[in-house]
Amino acid sequence: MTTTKENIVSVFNVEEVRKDFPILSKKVYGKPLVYLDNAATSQKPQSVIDTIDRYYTELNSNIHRGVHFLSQAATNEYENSRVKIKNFINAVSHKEIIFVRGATEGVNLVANSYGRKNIKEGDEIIISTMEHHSNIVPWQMLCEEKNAKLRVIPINDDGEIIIDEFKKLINEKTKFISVVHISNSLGTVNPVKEIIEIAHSHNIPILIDGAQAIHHVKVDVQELDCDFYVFSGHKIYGPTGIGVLYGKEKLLEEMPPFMGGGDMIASVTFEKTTYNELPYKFEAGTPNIEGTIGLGAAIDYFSSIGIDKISAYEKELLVYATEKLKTINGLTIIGNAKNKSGVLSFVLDGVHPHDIGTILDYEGVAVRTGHHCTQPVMKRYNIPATARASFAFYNTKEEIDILEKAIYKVIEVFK
Ligand code: C6P
Repeated sequence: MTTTKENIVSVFNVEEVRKDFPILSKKVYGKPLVYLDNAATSQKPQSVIDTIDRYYTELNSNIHRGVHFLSQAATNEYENSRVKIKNFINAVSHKEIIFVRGATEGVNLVANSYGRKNIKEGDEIIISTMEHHSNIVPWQMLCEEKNAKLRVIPINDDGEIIIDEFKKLINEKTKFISVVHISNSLGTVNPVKEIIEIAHSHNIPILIDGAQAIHHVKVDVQELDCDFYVFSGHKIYGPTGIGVLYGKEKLLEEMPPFMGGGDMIASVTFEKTTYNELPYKFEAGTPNIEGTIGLGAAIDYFSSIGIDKISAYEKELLVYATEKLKTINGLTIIGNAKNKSGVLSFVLDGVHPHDIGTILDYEGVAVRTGHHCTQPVMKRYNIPATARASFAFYNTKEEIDILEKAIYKVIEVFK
């Protein structure tokens, strides 16, 4: 039988999937945990937990340094993870996969290495209004240092990038563009392929912040043709403290190291140091070995379910939740892009989002409240904060019903 888009969702067995995540059977305040804070960090399947446990019980040692058995075994697993990630995002070479602490460090690496080398006084860097602070501040710091200018693409009321305004911002001074793939506070899926094509038609390199995309949509860096792509392991069901910077080999080759130390060198004398080849040039010091191996296990787990099924099911959840919440009097959804994924941000008349979060919490429902590290988005909508429910493929429609009920409880309390 061929699998069509229509029957993908019906073959996705969420109850089976939930059994893979031990924390999901936890109770909070005596109520079943309804975990809807997946955009902040996702829960981990048993296979990832077991992999980290096995690393420490059977493999623990430093990598790339020892001739002994354990060091070689750990090195093999660490490098295997790199190959898994290369295949997962369809990079050309394992040399293009740099392990970093997370999306934040990935952006900082590019800003400090590529940026400091190439951005000069008077140059311009373009980002968008809906960027996470980690895709604003590193560029702002670079602009301050270089006397360059940060230009910002506006968004419309639905929370979509205004492509015509983006085109107008580009000029001969534009030297870099950095844009988020999926917004963490609005859920907007940006047309990154189109944005990348526009950037390249002006010969401008572009970074895509994929922190909220890598676990929701298919990412093929060759198809996208982005120059850099960053994501964090902990959002794709892997451990915290590990992430990936993808960069085109040619660009990475030309970039100076970000940090100096062990493993990133070819040779050191007091007169001169030469650097290691890619990707090690950018991986100074003992890395997060268990995190890297755990991320490899997360990619295996994620791939065994399949991005098509995951995307289709999550879309169904988002539509279901949107339809429900739309009917609640006094509730406004922030972010109504035509193409959305994973995130439902909202405000309630007369109730501060933090109070929403607190009351939902007592009902066992975990959401995030605040500015979600996107203060310019809050300013754009003239609100202090939102409550944000964010979905993973282990969430259910029943959990969304519980969310809805809990929101009615908030309204009751504040009546
Ligand atoms: N957003 C959220 O609750 P790190 O912290 O490096 O793993 O990821 C940073 C980051 C970068 N870009 C986007 C679009 C993000 O959403 C995040 C992390 C979390 O929305 C924590 S603030």
